[in-house]
Amino acid sequence: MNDMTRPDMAKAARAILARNDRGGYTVPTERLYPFQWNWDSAFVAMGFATFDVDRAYRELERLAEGQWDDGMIPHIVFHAPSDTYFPGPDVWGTRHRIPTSGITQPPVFGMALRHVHEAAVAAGDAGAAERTRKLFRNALRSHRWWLAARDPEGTGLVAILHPWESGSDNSPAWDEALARVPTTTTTAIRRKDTGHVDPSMRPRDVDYQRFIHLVDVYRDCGWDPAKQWKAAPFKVAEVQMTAILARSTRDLIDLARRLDLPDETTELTSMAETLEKGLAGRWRDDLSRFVSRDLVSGEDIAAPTQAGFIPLIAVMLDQSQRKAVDAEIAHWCEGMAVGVPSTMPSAPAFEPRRYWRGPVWAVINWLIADGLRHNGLNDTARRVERGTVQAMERAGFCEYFDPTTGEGLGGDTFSWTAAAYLVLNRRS
Ligand code: 9WN
Repeated sequence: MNDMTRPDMAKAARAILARNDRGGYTVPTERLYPFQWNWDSAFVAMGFATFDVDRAYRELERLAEGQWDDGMIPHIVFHAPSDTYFPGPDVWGTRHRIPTSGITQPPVFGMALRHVHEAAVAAGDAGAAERTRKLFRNALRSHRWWLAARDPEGTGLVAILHPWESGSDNSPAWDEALARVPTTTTTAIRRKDTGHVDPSMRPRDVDYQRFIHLVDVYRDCGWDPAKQWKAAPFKVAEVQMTAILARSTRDLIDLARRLDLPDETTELTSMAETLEKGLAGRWRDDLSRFVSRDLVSGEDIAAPTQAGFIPLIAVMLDQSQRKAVDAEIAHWCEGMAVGVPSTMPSAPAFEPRRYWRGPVWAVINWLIADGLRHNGLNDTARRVERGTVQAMERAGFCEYFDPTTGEGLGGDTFSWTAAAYLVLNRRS
């Protein structure tokens, strides 16, 4: 890869999106993830928007086909069968007209919709307003679901009921909360991931037992949000999720104004204010970052993970917080071949090659850079963006990168990494 020029790389990135296209939706990578994933597709839509606005809308429209009547947009939409992934539709046992999983993922959808809309307007696309208006409805319904189902007490923080919802599946942030979840399952576990990728890079078997225990519990609740909220053995009011929801809400407000929807603007503004207030209360001076709360134990989750920096996309820090967060990110990146690691390297839980326990993810860096810019930390934002682009130029469009060596790991020819290249390459 390293002798490729930037235009060559951009061409290769577009070729990956074309190769992973399954008819209007994009799989994250073939075999390892053979369906449509929620937040992957939102990032992918933004990648498509750099060269094909129609296809960018299509990605979101196909994701919206999986939306449930109660508003939830599931984390996986099983448009077409495949036997290379576990757990498939039979394990989830949901009742949507297109088979889907029963949990959700970070709502990047709203951010993506604004991005795609702006690209369409810039390209002079006459159908943009109509397509945006429809997808805006999907996004609004999903944000209402988030607040009703995942913050029923109105705290301003939304909760995840499964680590897979966070998108950061085996993050050290879940270690304590997940340890309480029994390892017994009524579903037979037939992992496929470790047949595609070195097991030392993936979550452990015991993690999968707990992941599937949670699926069993929620399936037994008939996927009813109120029943799940009561029965959940794992419940974390999460700052990364809340920040993405808050940022997306602000992006929807922007669209609501452009589409001349005053009632929706008012509703979304009150939503955004609630979430931003909730987030602001999760800042910890002693840690120079934000922390989630374990709603089962009532304790803060102090594990040092990337999630603590994501609220920058939604919250305006004061001067001393900005300085502190800037120094903290620099500290995490010290001595690394590529930053920002998903776990602080000096933490005992840090594993540079295992999934969400240390590796660098291009889309996470994209969010961190956006948050830094939102807070006026432009030099650090640029450094993060440039480092991410260079990591891809050296190692290719891998699922993630070892921060200590820059080596590309996990699945290769990864859609959201290619999308991140197309967007970040223009900025760095
Ligand atoms: C479970 C598709 C997804 C990403 C997640 C990432 C991983 C799935 C898995 O792959 O999760 O959803 O089976 O490991 O953790 O962020 O959306 O790329």
